[in-house]
Amino acid sequence: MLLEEIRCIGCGALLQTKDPKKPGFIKEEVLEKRDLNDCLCLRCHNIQNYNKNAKVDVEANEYFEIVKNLIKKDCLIVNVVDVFDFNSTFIPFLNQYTNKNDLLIVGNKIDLYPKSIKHKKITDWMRLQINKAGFKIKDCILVSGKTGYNIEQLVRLIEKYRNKKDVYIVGTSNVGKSSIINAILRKYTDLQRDLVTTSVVPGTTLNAIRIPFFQDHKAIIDTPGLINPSQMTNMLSVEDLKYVLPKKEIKARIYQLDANQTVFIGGLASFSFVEGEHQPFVFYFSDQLKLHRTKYENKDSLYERQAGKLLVPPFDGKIDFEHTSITITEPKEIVISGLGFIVCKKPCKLEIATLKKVKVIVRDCLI
Ligand SMILES: Nc1nc2c(ncn2[C@@H]2O[C@H](COP(=O)(O)OP(=O)(O)OP(=O)(O)O)[C@@H](O)[C@H]2O)c(=O)[nH]1
Ligand SMILES: [Mg+2]
Repeated sequence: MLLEEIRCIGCGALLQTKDPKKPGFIKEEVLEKRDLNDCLCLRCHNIQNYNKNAKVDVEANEYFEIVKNLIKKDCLIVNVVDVFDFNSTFIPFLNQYTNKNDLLIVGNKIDLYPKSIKHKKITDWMRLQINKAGFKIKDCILVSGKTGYNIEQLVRLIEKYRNKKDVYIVGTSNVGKSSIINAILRKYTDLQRDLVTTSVVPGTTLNAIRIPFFQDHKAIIDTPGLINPSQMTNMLSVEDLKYVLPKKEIKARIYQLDANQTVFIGGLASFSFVEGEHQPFVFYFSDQLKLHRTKYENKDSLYERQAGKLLVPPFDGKIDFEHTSITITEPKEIVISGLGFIVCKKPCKLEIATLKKVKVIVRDCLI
């Protein structure tokens, strides 16, 4: 086999021994010792063994072209979204490229939602958004690639709809496509370790990885994540991401607020209660993100003094905040895409400030 044809089993990049800075680099002496069907590039080796994450410069268009060409083929498409960041990980335009292939939608990371929440409420809400975007789907399921929750049900759905075809796992970067594949392999094979590389940094999978899985020799294929510029994870450093991305079930943090009070969410957003009667607001964010309460009139001076110190992440530099004014007349959840959400029960006027590209959404209460 020529080296130009061997791909890293962790990320799908073509292996090369010339340039350590480019994808797929492997030292010649390592390559000589390895089984060619089970080779990891240096980057995957470092992520898998030492948890050393490095951001690679990802070419959004290049990834999109790869995925677009893959899902044109006769296949079942499994589109993974992050249930904790649905609005920036669900990609309405994908609908144009499915070439009439059957489609399943998988909401991953359900382990992050409080156990008390009814899953049907989440799937009903997801189905509504999916229908609005004009998608015709075969089914929609919630799973956790991390805990293995509902993975067997997912495989049953895949078997039901794949009609002896290959199965492409696609979606935005960092939604957990590779983690789901590892969870499937853990349940259905005797593989002792994770096969494909996963990491907290978006852009981990660099090209298609074909894993023969079904008895008819058809495969599950991992694909590189599509890059959505308005996804919070694409705007932050590796260090910041460790604070922003929740690792376990998010816990409610209740703040009893009076009008003219502001709560900073790390240094990435602020929630100001502008008008309304004294009331509780429930914050759902990664517990690594510290919340700081202040008076509305003091918020700008606090930010000037404490950005990058008390108000972190981000750890480097200040943010150019964009403000959104919201009036609530009935119970709603305010979602700051990719960061978390706040439950508001009573009528009030609010002002949310966060990074310019990040979407702020008002939705009916899921909790
Ligand atoms: N809490 C939680 N975290 C998850 C879950 N699945 C994946 N993650 C985490 O999400 C991050 C991204 O996971 P990956 O599997 O690398 O995501 P991906 O979609 O393959 O990412 P790209 O290859 O960059 O497109 C990692 O830090 C995972 O540990 C899940 O079900 N629950
Ligand atoms: Mg991946």
